[in-house]
Amino acid sequence: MAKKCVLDILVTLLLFNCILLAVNGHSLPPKIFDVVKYGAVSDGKTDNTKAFLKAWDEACGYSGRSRVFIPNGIFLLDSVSFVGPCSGPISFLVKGTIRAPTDSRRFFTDTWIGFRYVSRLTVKGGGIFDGQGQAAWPFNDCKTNDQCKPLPTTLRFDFVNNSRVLNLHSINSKSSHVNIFACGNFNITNVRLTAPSDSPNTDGIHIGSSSQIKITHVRISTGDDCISMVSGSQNIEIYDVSCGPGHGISIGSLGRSHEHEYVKGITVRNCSFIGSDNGVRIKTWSPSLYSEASDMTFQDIFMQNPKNPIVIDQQYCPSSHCLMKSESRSAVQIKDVTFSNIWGISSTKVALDLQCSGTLPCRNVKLIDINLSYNGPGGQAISQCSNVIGSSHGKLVPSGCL
Ligand SMILES: *[C@@H]1O[C@H](CO)[C@@H](O)[C@H](O)[C@H]1NC(C)=O
Ligand SMILES: *[C@@H]1O[C@H](CO)[C@@H](O)[C@H](O)[C@H]1NC(C)=O
Ligand SMILES: *[C@@H]1O[C@H](CO)[C@@H](O)[C@H](O)[C@H]1NC(C)=O
Ligand SMILES: CC(=O)N[C@H]1CO[C@H](CO)[C@@H](O)[C@@H]1O
Repeated sequence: MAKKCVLDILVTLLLFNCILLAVNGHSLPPKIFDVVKYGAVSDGKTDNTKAFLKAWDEACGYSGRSRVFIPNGIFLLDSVSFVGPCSGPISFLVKGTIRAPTDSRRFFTDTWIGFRYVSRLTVKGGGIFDGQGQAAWPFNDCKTNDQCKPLPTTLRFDFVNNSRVLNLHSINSKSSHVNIFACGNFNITNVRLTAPSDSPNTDGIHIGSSSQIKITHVRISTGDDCISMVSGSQNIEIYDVSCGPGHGISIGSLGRSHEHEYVKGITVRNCSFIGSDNGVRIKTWSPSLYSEASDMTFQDIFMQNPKNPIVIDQQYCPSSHCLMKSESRSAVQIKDVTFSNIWGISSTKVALDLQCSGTLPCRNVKLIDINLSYNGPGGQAISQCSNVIGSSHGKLVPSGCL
């Protein structure tokens, strides 16, 4: 009798624990904060900033799992930042289209939609972020004006950890589509980023001061770099990304600021470049201060007609203020770089172009199984290298570099 009683108590305790687990854990559905309930109107004309912020604030303050819900329809949204920290995991679920303003008085800010100081954030839902860039691109004068005013980045993540972005489409961003700064453990997957090839500074994903960033299954067609990684980018994995049109996947430019800059632990794998300007590129300013880019692997990459499939450019200096381009004086050390299993067609004769620094040559550069051809006038594809220390393995076409 006593034994059964003890057993009963144990079973009851166990059940009670299970209920507690369910309450605290992930098995309960999230609490929904529908922007329409907070006054948002999906007519494409009403500014919904206040309603979105109200929904965010309440969701963010909720201690369990919360979901800001944007249903089908077109929601006009002005420049806004969603700020944490939040009390629990939070998702931002977009079913419909969020549309940016076209009023030029609203353009000159660096963020359209920002998420800041948040952990355990998920942005998803299959919806669209429409940056309405067509209205803003004519105002971009950065090619001729060093002090050009910023145009808004569509999605900006600052100090966001343990978070992910998935199943979304960003179109016609005014400036970059996605900017990642000071983030950690952040995954972007199944995302499409689209803007015309001649849209100015519409980078796909720009990363700085962040680590453990994973970008997978992403299609990027845009007017600037598909992905760019600048100082402080560390442990970045890029897998199954297609780029084109666009300026390629770039590391740098490094060495312009007055601090020691570094980039390390970059893997770019199973990617294709289709009609892009560049394929994979590392660029550093010249002249520059001491900085370092190391431990980078570019592997299993298909090139379909990029102009410059494989590039290291240590004389990067697009503006007219630069010194003569004769010899690179870049003090950025590039080392431990592997280019492996890269094949396809280059749309210019120089398929492999490694121009390292005259003061700090590139070290431990490995070329493995490269097969790039050129079908235009002037003969076969060639490679061009200077100040590169490294080795080659497997079959190399064009050969002759290392
Ligand atoms: C993100 O991680 C960094 C470093 O691990 C930490 O300093 C920061 O407080 C975290 N931010 C949030 C919003 O959790
Ligand atoms: C990102 O992906 C990696 C590997 O798939 C996984 O271990 C990690 O938990 C993911 N992070 C987030 C925040 O989803
Ligand atoms: C390089 O690719 C071409 C097709 O683009 C192919 O015909 C050739 O056999 C390949 N060469 C090597 C060494 O793999
Ligand atoms: C972007 C890219 O080239 N992705 C390829 C990754 O590998 C799989 C399997 O080989 C291909 O189907 C993808 O096209």
